[in-house]
Amino acid sequence: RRERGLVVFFTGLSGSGKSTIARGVHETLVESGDRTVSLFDGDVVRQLLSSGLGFSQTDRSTNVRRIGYVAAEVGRHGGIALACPIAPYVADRDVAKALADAAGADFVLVHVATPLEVCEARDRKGLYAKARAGKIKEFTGISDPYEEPTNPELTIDTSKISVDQGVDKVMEYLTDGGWL
Ligand code: GGZ
Repeated sequence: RRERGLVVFFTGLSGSGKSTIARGVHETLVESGDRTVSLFDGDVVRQLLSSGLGFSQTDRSTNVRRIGYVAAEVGRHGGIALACPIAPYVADRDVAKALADAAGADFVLVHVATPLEVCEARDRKGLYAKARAGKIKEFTGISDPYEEPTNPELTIDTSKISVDQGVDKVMEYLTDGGWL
């Protein structure tokens, strides 16, 4: 019996909490042990899969499409792939979905919609301050675009609910949808 492959794509601004939520979902899935699961986390992806790429529109597209491709391959073989790039462009998110479709995998888009003001106020890594000071160019939300998803399967705002509640929301969605 082959399980339904699934790609869960978390999109949102830097500091929105998408990576933290994706890690929580990953941990929960690993602990339950019912499904094979791969997490494509930002830092690792940019070090290994997308090393050498920067943050121009072309490089971001390449990055997001590469992630979409490997995630779809995981889905092809019945696994669950979790990915959490900013993925600021709708066209690239659409490609990721199309790649999942072509691989026979389901695709769930999770918009981690924490407002810019909140992400910037948190500024966990000091990147927003650097972006405002012009020390980082083309920073998403400050000096580079983020195209809001219009029809995500799920929206999570970590200024309104906790990370744990966000994880629960995703787990519930996957359970209700019959993936778990
Ligand atoms: C946005 C940047 C930038 C610029 C470095 N713009 O909070 P972080 O630090 O850890 O997550 C951000 C990460 C974004 O990489 P992604 O691969 O997710 O982006 S994309 O999907 O657009 O390809 C941030 C850091 O890299 N970072 N410079 N200019 N984020």
